[in-house]
Amino acid sequence: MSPQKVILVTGGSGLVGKAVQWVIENDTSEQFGKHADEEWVFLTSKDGDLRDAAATRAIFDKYKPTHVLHLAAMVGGLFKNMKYKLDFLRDNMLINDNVLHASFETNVQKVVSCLSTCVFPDNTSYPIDETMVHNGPPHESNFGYAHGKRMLDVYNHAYHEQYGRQYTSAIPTNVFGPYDNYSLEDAHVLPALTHKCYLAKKNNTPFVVSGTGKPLRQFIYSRDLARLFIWCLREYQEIDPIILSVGEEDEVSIKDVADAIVKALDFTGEYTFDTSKADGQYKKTASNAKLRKYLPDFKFTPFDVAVKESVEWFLDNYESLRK
Ligand code: NAP
Ligand code: GFB
Repeated sequence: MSPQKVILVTGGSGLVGKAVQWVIENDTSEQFGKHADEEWVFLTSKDGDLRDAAATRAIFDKYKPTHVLHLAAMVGGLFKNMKYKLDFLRDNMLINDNVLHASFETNVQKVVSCLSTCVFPDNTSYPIDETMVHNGPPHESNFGYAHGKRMLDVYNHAYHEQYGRQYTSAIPTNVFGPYDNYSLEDAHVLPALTHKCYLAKKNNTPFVVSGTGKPLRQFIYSRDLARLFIWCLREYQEIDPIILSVGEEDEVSIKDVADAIVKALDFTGEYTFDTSKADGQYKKTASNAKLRKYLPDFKFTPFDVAVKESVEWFLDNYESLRK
């Protein structure tokens, strides 16, 4: 059968985009694997800078997508977010405006965009749910990124209410997996600590974890998240967002993360906490009750198994990976 759907994945070279590509190419199930009527196109920034409206429109004219999975964004961990608040706000506003407007102008049938649980208000009740996105200011450490991302939900409702378009969004918690960014300064905690622990073991130096180790996070393995995004693109019909997360009971501390990495890398030295460094938001515990209503049987990869697979990928690809 020749493809009737062309699915354009922005950010196709990133952590999440590569995981979507992996699932599409490797999962043989009807639910998550590739369908015969689908053609998947994975974009990188080399295909065009999505901050540029003309470059974005040229990509849409070239591939003529019927569906868009919009993952591209300026992304980074706590310390990068603290340093570049304006860039996070502006770049993400430009990328999102261009991708949604090119989708509108070229009559894309459905767009699923990506938010993040750090967009929710800092001062909130727990667990956080999908109705709370705009209920108050986000944590100050990432207000640029958070406001840029929140506007995706505003755009989705405006395109729907004025023009009936089916643009929606999903809200993942902290993600990790193969093809992550392992920058020591700018990465998220799990890849940054993997790289730091690897260097500590190699150079026989201390493994230093930033902050107190006490903050809590829900982590989702990129390949689990990829399956959920594929489901959203095919099945999810609401304009309102859906949280893509493991359960509240699977929340772990940053110390738990460091312990899992120490175990996966078989690091036997001492490690310490540099409490002069920021902790960021204490927690952002999210409910996956809405997701569970749609997919009660979805199985998440256990955290330790996913960390082990990710660390093995890191070791196998050390020379070429982003760092
Ligand atoms: P990533 O690994 O840094 O990948 C970012 C992707 O966006 C890359 O493919 C990059 O292309 C592309 N990109 C960035 N700026 C671009 C531009 N100006 N023009 C065109 N493409 C551009 O990030 P990720 O972790 O996969 O993030 C994917 C999505 O998940 C994002 O929307 C992010 O906000 C969201 N998210 C991530 C996390 C997390 O913990 N990682 C948590 C919640 C939500 P190049 O590779 O060519 O540079
Ligand atoms: O992954 P991370 O940067 O994201 O984790 P957030 C930050 C937590 O890990 C803080 C501790 O408690 C840090 O003190 N941590 C310990 C480290 N060592 C390190 C390290 O070497 N690198 C990093 N990065 N953290 C980000 C947001 O928040 O989450 C973004 O700022 C984004 O906007 C992302 O949405 C998902 O969960 O704190």
